[in-house]
Amino acid sequence: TQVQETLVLVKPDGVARNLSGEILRRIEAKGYSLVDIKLVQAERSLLAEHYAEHAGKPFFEPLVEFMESGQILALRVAGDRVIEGFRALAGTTDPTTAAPGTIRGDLGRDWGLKVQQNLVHGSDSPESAARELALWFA
Ligand code: DAT
Ligand code: MG
Repeated sequence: TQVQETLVLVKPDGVARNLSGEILRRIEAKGYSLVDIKLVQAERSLLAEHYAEHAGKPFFEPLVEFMESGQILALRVAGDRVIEGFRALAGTTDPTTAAPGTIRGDLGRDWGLKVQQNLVHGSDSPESAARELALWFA
């Protein structure tokens, strides 16, 4: 086993659509554990740091604005290979083509919504997880 911790965010669309419980259910049903949890209205500076790898890309500004638009549920989640495992639970970035059975594939709506409205964030590597957990759970 390789117990890890990852940062999961239920993005403003997920919180606003009352999907926090459904997303938590899927995380817990998979066997992962909640270590810490909080509802936050994120500052722009935190979001810019969080998405620093995307600074300068055309979708950066709309992404940060979207993430500022409502409350976010931040989760510190632990489990065996949870970094990779949660990414598999979430599905690929675009909800339109994310596989059925995944959070984005099952719950992501694609009637006119933007790609950034894809319900969840999950750290993509051990390095990202450490960096992001330090930002959100300082
Ligand atoms: P992921 O969230 O699957 O790790 P990412 O890190 O590449 O995806 O991008 C961060 C977020 O930015 C993603 O959840 C949605 C948004 N995004 C990514 N690519 C995009 C694009 N081509 N157009 C619009 N938004 C995009
Ligand atoms: Mg990413």
